[in-house]
Parts: sequence; structure tokens; C-alpha cells
Amino acid sequence: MDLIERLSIIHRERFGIPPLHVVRAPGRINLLGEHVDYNDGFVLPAAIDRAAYIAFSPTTAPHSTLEAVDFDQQASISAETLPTKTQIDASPLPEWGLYPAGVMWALLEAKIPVMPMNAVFASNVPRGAGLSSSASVEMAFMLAWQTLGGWELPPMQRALLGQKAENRYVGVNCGIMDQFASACGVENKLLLLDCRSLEWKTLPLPDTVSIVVADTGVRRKLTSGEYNNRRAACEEATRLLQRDLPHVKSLRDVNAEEFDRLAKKLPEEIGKRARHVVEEIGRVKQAEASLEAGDVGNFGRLMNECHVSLRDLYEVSCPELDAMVEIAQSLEGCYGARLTGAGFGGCTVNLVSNEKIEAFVQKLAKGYESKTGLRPEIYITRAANGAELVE
Ligand code: NG1
Repeated sequence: MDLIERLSIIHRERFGIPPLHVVRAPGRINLLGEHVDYNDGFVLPAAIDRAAYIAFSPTTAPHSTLEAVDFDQQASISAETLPTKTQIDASPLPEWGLYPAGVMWALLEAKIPVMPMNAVFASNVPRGAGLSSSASVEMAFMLAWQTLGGWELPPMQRALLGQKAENRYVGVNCGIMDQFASACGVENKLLLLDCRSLEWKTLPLPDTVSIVVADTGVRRKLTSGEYNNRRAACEEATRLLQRDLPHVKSLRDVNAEEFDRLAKKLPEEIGKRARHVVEEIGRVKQAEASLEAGDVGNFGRLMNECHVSLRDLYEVSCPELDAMVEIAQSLEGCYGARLTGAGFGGCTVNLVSNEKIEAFVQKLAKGYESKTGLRPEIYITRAANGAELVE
């Protein structure tokens, strides 16, 4: 039984009627431009064919009742319970409930009406794997409330409100990339986003290659501390570079030559973090030209360089991610492989020739298991549409 059918059955069981609608909002992979969204840089993600799904209907109750099928838990929330992060019975909101509650909070802050609903939801985006499961849940709830509310916001506006929910309600200081990809994804296309101006366009991925996601099975720990610490290093680098380059507002404004000239003035660790960001933004610009010219070879090389930089300069990899990348890069048909998302565990993303894909998946799984003793989950994915009404 597929997920939508299952959700519809559960909705009927819980609420006595079939759902009025079903929405889906995808997770994402990022092909290039890692840890640059919060430095006003350029990113190159794609929405994927794994998503959060919500089956829902309006209710005359004054609150929304939400059931997370993956956790087998329910939570009831309303505008009154938002400030205390509790439910209508005053019990604390479960952690998963922070995402829909955050979306409701961000909508109300923007003076957008939120209609009470009964909803059941589930996701096949693995959690904590660098595939933006949280952004997909936020974008799915945003679309569900839009569908019931009779208002309509452009996808980028929904992404911005989702980011606000995550930053200010959930308390994760993320950039815009994840919500953007989940809201704005386009089937079979990569998305090039300027995280400063928020202008974006699609880029083609030749149909001779596929995207393979390899989950190390290692879940990141202590990430928010490490993530915030990397952000702080970038802010510090910006502040120090401003002494010589007063026009600089973020690392996005520093070019490679300027950085080479001034790097010695930075403390070693700050210099390494900033070098990754400056060079990574340069790589995304090169990637744009490579993809427009259909040069997958060069694009793959840029992905490989990105992994080295994340491993050695930004220091957000881990032995399992390095093993997965190293094995992938040694296999026939692999153009590029690197960790995707924040790092410290989770998934790698691989660009692989369609002709070699079956052997690639098999050999990567075998090689990784014999090296680490862990059984990875490896799947071929394709670039999918952003959040949409399915029924
Ligand atoms: P993931 O791995 O999806 O948590 C995080 C940030 C992104 C971006 C990447 C690194 C969150 C929710 N998202 O992604 O905004 O900065 O790391 O490129 O923290």
C-alpha cells in the first residue's frame, strides 16, 4: 500500500471522514554550494522524489489535531498554545510538533489566517540524514494551511516563512536553501539559487547520468553546536576581512585573489573555514558554466573538490562519509561524490553514468559494508517538483 493510501485510511479511522486533500513536500539533496547559504552564496540543490505527505480536512474545532504516523503520536495545537510550545491539554509539544507549530506561528506573525484542520502525516525522507526532512514537513504544512485558507503565497514566500519558523520557533539557525528547494523544486532540474538576492533559475542535468544518494547510517550528533560554531567562524572572518575590505558584508563579497592576499591575517582555523566558503562559491559559478555546456566531467570534478574542502578546511565530514566518498570515486561511471547537507554523518550524493549505475550501487554497498561494518541504504533519486497538492 502506498503512503497516500495509508494516510487516507488512518485519516478516516481517526476523524470519521476521508481527507479532503493530500499534499506532498519533498526533501532535497545539494549538489554543490555547501555551507554557503548563510554566507549569501550560491547553492545548487534539487528537490528529490522522497517527501513528507499530509492527508487533511478542515474542522469546526477551534484547534488543529495532527497525527504523526511515523511516531504514532497526536498533538493538538491552536494560536493560544503556540507561545508556550504546548498542546491544548497543556502538555509539552513533542519535538516533531515544533515544525507544524512553527509554521502556524510564522503564518500568524505574517497576519495570514490559519484554519484549524485534522491531519495525519508521514514521510519517507530519512531524518537527520542531510536530506532536509524538517524543511519538507514545514513546506507540507504551509501548503496544507494555504489550501484550506484560500490565500496564496508564491513558493519563495512560503520558503521564507518556513525558514523563519525554523530560525525563530524551532530554534535552528539555518539558511534558506532547504525550504527553497522543497518549495520551488522542478522535475529533472537542478536549482541555482543566489541566497542574497533570492533570484534563481534551473539548470539541466544531462539524461545520461543519475543522482545516487548513499546513506552512511551514521546520524549526526551535536550538530547544532558545530553548525552554529561554523557560522560564527564565518562571521568572525567577515569582521576581520572588513578591516582591509570595508565593502564586504559577507564572505560572498570576497573574491579568491583578495582572500589569498589577506588569508595570512586570519587565525588559522577561521582562515580554513573562510577559504572553504570563498572557494565553494567560486565552484558553484564554474558549475553553472559546466552544466550549461553539458560538461558532466567537470561538474563531477567540482563535486569531488567540494568534498575535500568540507573534509579538510570546513571539517564537517566523518570517517564513514569519507569512506563512502572514497569508494564511490574509485568506481567506474562515477563522475563525482561528496557529502551532502550539513555533514557529521548522513548521506553522500553521487553523480553516476546510467550505464554503470547497477554495478555502482552494488559495489558501493559492498565496499562500504566491508570497510565499516555498516549496511548502507543506497537509492537512485531524481530531481522532483516542489511542494504540491496531490489530491
Ligand atoms: P541539513 O543538512 O539539511 O540540515 C543544513 C542547513 C542548510 C545548509 C546546510 C549546509 C539546517 C536545517 N539546514 O542542512 O541551511 O546550511 O546545512 O550547506 O540546519
